[in-house]
Amino acid sequence: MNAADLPQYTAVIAGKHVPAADWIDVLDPAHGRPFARVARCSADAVDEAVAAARHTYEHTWGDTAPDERARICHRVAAALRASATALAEAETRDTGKPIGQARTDAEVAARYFEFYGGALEALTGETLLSRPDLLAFTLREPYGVCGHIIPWNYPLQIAARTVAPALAAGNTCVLKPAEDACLTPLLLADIALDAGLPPGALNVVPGYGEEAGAALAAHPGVDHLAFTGSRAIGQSVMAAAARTIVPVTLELGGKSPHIVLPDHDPGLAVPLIVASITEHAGQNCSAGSRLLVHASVHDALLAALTTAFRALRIGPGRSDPDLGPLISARQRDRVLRYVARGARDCAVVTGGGVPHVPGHEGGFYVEPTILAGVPADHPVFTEEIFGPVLAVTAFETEAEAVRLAEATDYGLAAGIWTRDGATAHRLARRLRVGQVFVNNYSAAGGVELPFAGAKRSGIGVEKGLEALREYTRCKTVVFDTRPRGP
Ligand code: TXE
Repeated sequence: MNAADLPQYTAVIAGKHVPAADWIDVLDPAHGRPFARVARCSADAVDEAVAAARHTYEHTWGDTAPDERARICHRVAAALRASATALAEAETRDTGKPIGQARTDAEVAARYFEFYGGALEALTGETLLSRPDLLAFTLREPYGVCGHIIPWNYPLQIAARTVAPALAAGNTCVLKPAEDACLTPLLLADIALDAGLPPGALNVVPGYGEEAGAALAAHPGVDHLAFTGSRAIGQSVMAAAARTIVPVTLELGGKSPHIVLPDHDPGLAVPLIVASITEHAGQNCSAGSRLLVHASVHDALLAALTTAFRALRIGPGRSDPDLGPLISARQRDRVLRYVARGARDCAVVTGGGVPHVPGHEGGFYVEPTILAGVPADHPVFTEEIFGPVLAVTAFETEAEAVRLAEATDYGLAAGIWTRDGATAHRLARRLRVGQVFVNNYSAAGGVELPFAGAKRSGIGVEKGLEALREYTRCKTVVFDTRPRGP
């Protein structure tokens, strides 16, 4: 098929699809061939989107009563549910992930709008104790125009996670999805507008990071920035925010450990540890990518995990395998470079190569891989690989487990596996991470659970009620009540 004959996806600005001057090919990761084209937005398109968001903020959405905003959020949630099948199919085609996981993403996206539709009316200020002749209180007010730059791994979920609280709080949004996967954020905008969100409240400008992304980050008309992606780009977004002096939320990935104690329940731990590093082929910021296991149970757990890894089904996302392809050839090659470094210095217990997926030879697949005996200063132990690669290291004491867990400057999540509540509590307190799961590991988690990175994993909080506060500014109002004049 000619590039010009492929389905085309264009930017959504002020409630309309705008014609594109230039295009980016959208590849299907299952076979590596283009199946659509998406607009390559320029800085001018970003300007238009910010102006549209400003106009809608000042004339409509910023003054819409909270109960009406809540109703619209609930209508968006219902519309997303009604479109779940189409959204999941688009997500799988675009990102390569198994269709079952994409269906979960569609449901979670609906949940974000439902949750914030319910939560926004609970967003209140405080009455402050001050001088007796002063009445002082705080208001939580929207910032205005919010800029959102998101990655390709969970475009639908992360789009909803970041814009739903911003919109619920009364802001308007300009969303820049990743060039590698941006179809479902565009569909989300269409669905939300059809459900009653005013034109200009949610604008989506697909394009390259260094073009549309950099233009949005540096835009003087943006009042708040939220970024999810790599550390290096997070730093550049933060530098841009420093110039315009706007608050910035950063979610920059992780290198999250499982800590497995001798008294863990293998029946519980094994499937969840496997899922935590193979969901969406490990391209998950909360992936449980390190396994710190007590030496007394190391061999037994490794044997059980190896059996489970070898049983995993790999294939195109629409066949709903356990693992689909990675997002791109670039990401696959990056993962394989880490695996090769690991193979040089550690033991490759299983995987380590590229699987043969019949009929999908051009797809971006990587075998689920376990590396054992990984030293704590090795890059596969300290750096985010973003692929289905589990790094295993044994420990003898609880103190050593904590030292190993902390041997990276990421601090997003951790799993603790033990039947002893006191041990779990002690460890949970000592780990410098944003979330700890005990005898569970849910990367997606509930929409109501606050999600924040410690150390270099990020700044600010997403999800939960905390995110609603994150998208508001605190204003203090003081009334002087003393009688004046004649
Ligand atoms: O991310 P980028 P990449 C990590 C993960 C992965 C690595 C590289 O380890 O292997 O990052 O992924 C936009 N100004 N994570 O290179 O480049 C870009 O268009 C403004 C972890 O794909 O950070 C996209 O929309 N924006 C992560 C978004 O930034 C720019 C999820 C993320 O892309 C820009 C993804 C610029 N100069 C990757 N350059 C997580 N936290 O879950 C790019 N962008």
